Amino acid sequence: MASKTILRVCSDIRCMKVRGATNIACTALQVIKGARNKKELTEMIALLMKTRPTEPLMRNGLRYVAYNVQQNFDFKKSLNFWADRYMTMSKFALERIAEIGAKRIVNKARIMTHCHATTVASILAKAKEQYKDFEVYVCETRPRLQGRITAKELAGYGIKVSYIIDSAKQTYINDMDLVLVGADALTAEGNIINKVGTSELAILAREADVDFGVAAELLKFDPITARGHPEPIEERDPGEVWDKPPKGVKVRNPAFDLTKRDLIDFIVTEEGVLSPHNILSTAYEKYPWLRR
Ligand code: RUB
Repeated sequence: MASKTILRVCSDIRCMKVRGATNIACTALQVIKGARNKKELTEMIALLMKTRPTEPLMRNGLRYVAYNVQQNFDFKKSLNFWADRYMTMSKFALERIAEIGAKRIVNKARIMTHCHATTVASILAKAKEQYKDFEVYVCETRPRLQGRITAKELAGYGIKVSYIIDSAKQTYINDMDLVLVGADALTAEGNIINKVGTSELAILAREADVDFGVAAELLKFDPITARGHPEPIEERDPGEVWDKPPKGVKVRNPAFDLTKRDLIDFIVTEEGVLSPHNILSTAYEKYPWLRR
C-alpha cells in the first residue's frame, strides 16, 4: 500500500510542481529513502517510473539504487547509502558542468536559451561570478512558461536578460553568439531530447551559423536507446495548451522534441566538452553500470 508521501511526490512531479530533470531525479531519490523494506521500495520505484516518461536521470538513479540495495543486508542503511551516492554523483556532475561550461561563455556574448535548465543556469551563474559581461535571450516556452523561471533566476544573478515569445526566436537569432540549452535525455546516436521547441532553435542556429551547445550530465544517457528503443516523448494534457477548444479541434501537447546530433556543435558534460558522437562511449566508460 503506497504511503501518502509517495503519492504526493508522484503527483507533484506529474503536474510539474517539481520539474526539470535534475530536480525530478533528486526529489525521487530523496523520497525512496522512506521505504521500510524491499517490497515498499519496489512499489515506490514503480510509481515514480510512471510519472514522466522522458526522464532517464531519474530512471537511471532508481535502477541504480534498486540493483545495489538488493545485495546488502542492512536494508535502511544501504538504501540511504546508494540513494545519497547517486545524488552526490549528480551534484558533482552539475558542478563540473558549471565550471567547464562557464569557459565557453565569452565576454560580451549574446546567448539564447529555451525553457529552464539547471545546467544552463549554473553555467551562466558561474560565468557571472567570473565577472563576465553577457546577455541572455530567454524564450518564453509555451505552454508552461518555464522561460519565466529562467529569466527570474538569471536576473537574480545580475545577468542582463531579454524575455521573448517563442515565435520571436528567428527575429533575434542573427544577433546571437551562442545557443545553450539543457537536455532531459541523451541517446545512443548522440541526439538529445529537450523541451519542445529546442530542435527548431537548433535549426535556426544552424541557418544563422550560430553555435548550438547543450549542457547535460552523462547520467542523462538513456541505455534503452542503445538497445534499439526510441526515447519515449511525453505527451501532456491538451488542456495546458487550450482548456476549452472548439468542437472538432484536437489539441496536441508534446512536452519534448528530439534534436539531431548533426545540429549540435558540442555537449558540455561532467567529462568535458564532447561531440555528440562520443556520448555513448564516454557515458559507458564513466558509468559502466549503465550497461546493465
Ligand atoms: C525541462 C527541460 C529542461 C531539462 C534539463 O522540462 O526541458 O531543459 O529537464 O533540466 P520540464 P536540468 O519543465 O517539462 O520538466 O538541467 O534542470 O536537468
